[in-house]
Amino acid sequence: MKPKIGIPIVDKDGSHNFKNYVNTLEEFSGEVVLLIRDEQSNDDHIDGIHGLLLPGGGDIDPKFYSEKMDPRTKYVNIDRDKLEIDLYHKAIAKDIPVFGICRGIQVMNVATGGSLHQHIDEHSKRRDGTDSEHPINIELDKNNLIGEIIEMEKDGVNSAHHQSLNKLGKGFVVTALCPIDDTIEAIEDPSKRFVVGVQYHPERMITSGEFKEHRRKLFEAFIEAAIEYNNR
Ligand SMILES: [Mn+2]
Repeated sequence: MKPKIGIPIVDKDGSHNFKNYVNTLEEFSGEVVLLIRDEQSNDDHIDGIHGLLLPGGGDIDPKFYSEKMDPRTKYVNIDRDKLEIDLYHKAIAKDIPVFGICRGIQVMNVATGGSLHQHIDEHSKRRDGTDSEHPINIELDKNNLIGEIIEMEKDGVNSAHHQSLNKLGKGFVVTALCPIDDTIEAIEDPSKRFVVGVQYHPERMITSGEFKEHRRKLFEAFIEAAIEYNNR
C-alpha cells in the first residue's frame, strides 16, 4: 500500500501551485492527500496520513515569532501560517514523519519558538527567474538523518529563498550550512523518527546528475519513513 502524504492547502484552487511536490511524491510512490481545512467540521484529516510535507511558498507573518514586519517580507497568508503550524504540532504529537521544504523548514522553526531573518540578499533566484546554486556542508558526524541519507559532506543545492533561519526552534539541530555565509540549509529533530527541513528545493533538483541523486535520496528516505509509520 502506498503511504499517504498530506500537503496542507488553504484553498481548493491552491492545489495547482503544488504540482511539483505532488508529481515528485507520486514519482517516489507516495499517495498525495491535500489537507484542506474543512471550516464546517474543522477536520484537517491528519489522522489518515503517514507523512506531512510542508511545501514552499510566501513568507510567514513575523508576529508568529514576535517581530515587526520588515517591508521586504511578502506574500503573507495568516490562514496558511496557522494551518501549517497547527498541522506541524499535530504531526509531531503522533510522530508522523515531517519533511519541510523552503517555507516548510521556516514553518517548523517558527512553530517551535525559533525566528527568521526576514531578508537576506544572497540566496534568491537569479534575475532570469531560475534557481541560483550554492555549496552546502552536511554534518556527517552526529548520527543525523541527512548525513545518513546523502552520505556526502559537501554537495551543491539550488537556492530560491530570501529569508532564512535565525534563532533555532526548540529540539532542532542544524545539519547543513551554506559554507559561504553560514546560512542554515537543513535541520532535524533527533528525538523523532523523521523530522527534516531543508531550505532548498529538492523537488526541483532534476537538472544535473548530482542534484538528481540528492533529490532521489531525500524523497526515498521520506517515503520510507512514511511506510514505516504506516506499518508501526
Ligand atoms: Mn540557500
